[in-house]
Order: sequence, then C-alpha cells, then structure tokens
Amino acid sequence: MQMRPGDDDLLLIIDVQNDFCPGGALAVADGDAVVPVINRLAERFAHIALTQDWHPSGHSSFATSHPGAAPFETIRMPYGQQTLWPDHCVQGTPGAAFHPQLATERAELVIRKGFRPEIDSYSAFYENDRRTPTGLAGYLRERGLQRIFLAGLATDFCVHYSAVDARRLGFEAVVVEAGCRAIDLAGSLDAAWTAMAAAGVQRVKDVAAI
Ligand code: VGL
Ligand code: ZN
Repeated sequence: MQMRPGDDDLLLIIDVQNDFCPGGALAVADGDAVVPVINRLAERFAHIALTQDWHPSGHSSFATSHPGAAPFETIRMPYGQQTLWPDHCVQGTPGAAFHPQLATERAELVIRKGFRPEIDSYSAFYENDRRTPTGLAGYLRERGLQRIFLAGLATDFCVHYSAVDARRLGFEAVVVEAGCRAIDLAGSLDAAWTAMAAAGVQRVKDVAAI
C-alpha cells in the first residue's frame, strides 16, 4: 500500500496536552517525547486535526468524584467498566492546553471530547458507551478524508480507541508508533496493540516509514 500521505489522508493528533506530559496531572512516561516526532510528521500532511481531552470539573471519570475510590481503580458505570483517573484536562486550565511546543497552527479541526459529566470519551469518534458520536466521522466523510494516521497520548487509551473506531467506521487507520507513548495499566499496552491489529489497524514505526 502507498503510505505517503496524500489529499485523502488526515493526521489525527491525539491529546498532546500538558496534563499527559511530565509534570502533568496524568503524566504519561516520556509523553513530551512525542512532540518533535509529531511536528515532523505533520509537515508531511495536507490535513491535520487535533483532539483535546476536555472535562468539566467533577467529571465522573475522576476518582475524586467517587468517595472512597482511588485513581486507576475500575468501577462499573451505566455504560460499562470505567477506569478512574486523577483529575486532569479540566476545561480552560493550563493542564488542558496543548503542549506549548506542539505545532498546532496548521490544524484544520480541534475536536474536544469528554465534556459530558456523566460519561468519559477515550475515542475521537465515540464516547465510552461506544454509541454517542463526537461528529468526527461525519466531518471526515463530508471532506472525503478516508485514511487516518494517528499519533499522540496515550497509545493504550485514546489512540487505541480512536484507531479501532476509525476501522469500525470504515476508515483506514495507521498508528505511528514513535509518535505515541502509553500509560500501560495492567498490560493495557499489549492488549491495545492486539486489539488494534485485530481491527485491521496498521502500525508503522516512524516518520521515515511513511
Ligand atoms: C486519556 C485517560 C483519561 C488519553 C484521557 O488521552 O489516553 N486517558 N483521559
Ligand atoms: Zn480524560
């Protein structure tokens, strides 16, 4: 398959926000290392979109919203199992802002997610009930964008869910590994790569591979 990005291709940069970088509220190990990789990658794309995790304070995915619960525990929500997180990416806070070195100027769309208090949203396409759409699929279809390259944070949550949903919706999906870093909770990174492969998500190592 032709990997070189063309006019039907989009680079979807997932959640490269301060709270997921070292020093942030839900820091991903080495999370800021994705920034130069993604900036180089972005130069190759005609179309770029960003996602931004964007929670109201008191969001139901925050452990602090569940008395007695601790971050990284799993609870049952009406829509299924949900990992609880430290408070992060609260709307309008510095932690929710994009990493200051991320080149955001050429992005054509910023899609915010996780703004409904009662439901989390890992995927750029659907909230965690896997049925409430964000609108991104309609946007991509209307613009004739068919293949989505993904990079960002975190590999095993928002990148993973977004890539699998892209396939479920009939888009091609390619994850650029060097542009991703993982949280890796209890084997979640291995499980994510397995699930992505099963869904037909392609995996490339680096910018040089495309
Ligand atoms: C994410 C956990 C909670 C992510 C967002 O961007 O992968 N993970 N919210
Ligand atoms: Zn979140």
